[in-house]
Amino acid sequence: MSVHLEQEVADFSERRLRLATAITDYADWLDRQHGIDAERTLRLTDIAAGLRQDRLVVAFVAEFSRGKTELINALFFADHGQRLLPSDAGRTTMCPTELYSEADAPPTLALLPIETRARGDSLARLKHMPVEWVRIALDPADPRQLAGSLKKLTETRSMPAVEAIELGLWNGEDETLRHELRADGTVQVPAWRYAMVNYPHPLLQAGLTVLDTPGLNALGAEPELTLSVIPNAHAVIFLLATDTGVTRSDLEIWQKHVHRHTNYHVAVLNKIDMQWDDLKTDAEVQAGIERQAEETARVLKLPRSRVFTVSAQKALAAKIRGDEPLRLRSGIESLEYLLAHQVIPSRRDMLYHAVGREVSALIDESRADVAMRVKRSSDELIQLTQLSGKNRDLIAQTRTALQQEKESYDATAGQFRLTRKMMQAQGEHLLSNLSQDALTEILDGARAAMEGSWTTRGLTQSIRQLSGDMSARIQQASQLADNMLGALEQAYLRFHRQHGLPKMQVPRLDLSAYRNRLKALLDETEAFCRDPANLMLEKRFMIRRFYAGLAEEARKAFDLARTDAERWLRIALDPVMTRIREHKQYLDTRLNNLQRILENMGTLHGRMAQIKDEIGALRREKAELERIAGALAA
Ligand SMILES: Nc1nc2c(ncn2[C@@H]2O[C@H](COP(=O)(O)OP(=O)(O)O)[C@@H](O)[C@H]2O)c(=O)[nH]1
Ligand SMILES: [Mg+2]
Repeated sequence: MSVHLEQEVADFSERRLRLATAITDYADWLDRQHGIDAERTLRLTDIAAGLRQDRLVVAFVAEFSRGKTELINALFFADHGQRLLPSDAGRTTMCPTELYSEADAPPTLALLPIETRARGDSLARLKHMPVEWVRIALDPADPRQLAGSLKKLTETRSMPAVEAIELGLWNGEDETLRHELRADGTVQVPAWRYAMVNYPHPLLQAGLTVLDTPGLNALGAEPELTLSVIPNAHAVIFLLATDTGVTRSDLEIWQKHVHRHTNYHVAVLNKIDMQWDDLKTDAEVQAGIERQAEETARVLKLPRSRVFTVSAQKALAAKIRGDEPLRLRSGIESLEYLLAHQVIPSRRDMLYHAVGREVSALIDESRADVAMRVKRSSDELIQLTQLSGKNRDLIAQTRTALQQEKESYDATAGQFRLTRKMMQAQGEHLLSNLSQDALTEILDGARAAMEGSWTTRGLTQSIRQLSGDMSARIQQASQLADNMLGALEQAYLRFHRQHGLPKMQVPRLDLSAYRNRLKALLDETEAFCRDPANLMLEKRFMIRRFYAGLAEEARKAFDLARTDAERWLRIALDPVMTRIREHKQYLDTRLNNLQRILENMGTLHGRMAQIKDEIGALRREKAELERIAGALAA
């Protein structure tokens, strides 16, 4: 394994954890401020937990036998001294395989039987149903046992052709597949639908997740892979082989699943060793490979710099044997360099950018908060200094002025109570648009539209309805939130202008991402239905599965929209309520203090000393806040 890669992943992981610690410190800091902002403390705890659990997902996508598994072995697992995942001739992995590391669970290979495809449950759901999975303990100290257990990934079983057709694993009408039918009416199908490998490899422990997929031909592909897993991967490595070039099915996978649907992708032209030829000069061989790389770039419509030429097999062998010239010749280094210096940094920047923006906005508010509290205390101190040695009348005057201010403030706060009542009612209305009940109703409606019509037409209609219903509700919720925001801003401005409270900024509730997601799902559905390969009626099981995948994705989008709206409602109202209450308390305390001073002029100096202590404590909090802000920016 290259030093770059291991180092970069380890650094990334370390910085990620440091950032999480700084955020947790900030949450503690906020908690100390009179327990103000419980909502924000929670949100920060969530962000920190998200950072600690964040995974960098790299997916390998291609037709069968292009060498994905071999490349994964070469990139990540060569230090085992042998092939970890089965990728030797004639023994390729048959199911999508997720490699990750979870410290809390023992190293395990978990396999989901292929029969589960007959059910309507999505993969995401099945992942939460442990009974459905076959588990095999892995022993990291024993490479033989390990490789032996992982051989299970290549298992196939025979299945009656009728069943295989229903599960979308075989198509009798496809001439190229017909020879697979045996005399007894069975065909060979993959034994497993999905595999999860929890393995304590340093790169995986540092937060890398590798996804190995078998061919993504229309038949047999898992909808969730194409609808969410692959598009959400941080990098997709698409493989081709020099001996086959860009075939029609390669191109189809590229266009349908990689090119437009993933953020970061590169193409790898594998098996360059097949072009190595002792009868040609190195320069000739090199020129031949270069020509093929250029041609590949042209066909895939990619810049040439995004096409890598490697020999996964030679890279693996070279690393195992410590053959440096062969390793260099295999071209693997440029791919490692890409992962280490582009994929990982771009993920890191994205993550930090998102987190940084949200947290630094909160820190700015905290700064303003501390500044205001320092100002209040020093105002009071100045006033008391001025009163010291003066007569009672002056103090009484000051108290009267303060009393008036408090009355005016109480009036504003009273008005605000009405605003708040109205907001609460509107908030409930807003949430009812996005409630679980609303969701169930929409999903039931869409499902009813599908019943008895498990055809591509039924599917399009149903998804159109589902996406339309959800979008309408999300739109309605956004509209209500905008109205509320307008009213709130007015109210906050009054507190700011008339009573000197800090300006309170409430962000807009932006749900457009979820509407876009629904639109994208609809586009996917329409593309799926237009695809001639999916037009046949006997594909109803495939449609059923595709539908389950879509419904699951739509449900996720809707749930997230609801969570965002709930959080927005709390952020819009709660912190402000706390500040309004706090200001009232502050006025009360000041009035009481003046009253006490009026009753006994001797307490004035005691109060002044107390305020000085308060200011000192605030300064220390401010310094701690700046330390945290510094750690976040580092
Ligand atoms: N000559 C050669 N064969 C390779 C190379 N990479 C993989 N293979 C072979 O190609 C076949 C398929 O590889 P595998 O990794 O299982 O492909 P996958 O289906 O894409 O995962 C296996 O027999 C590998 O040994 C390579 O760089 N050169
Ligand atoms: Mg494979």
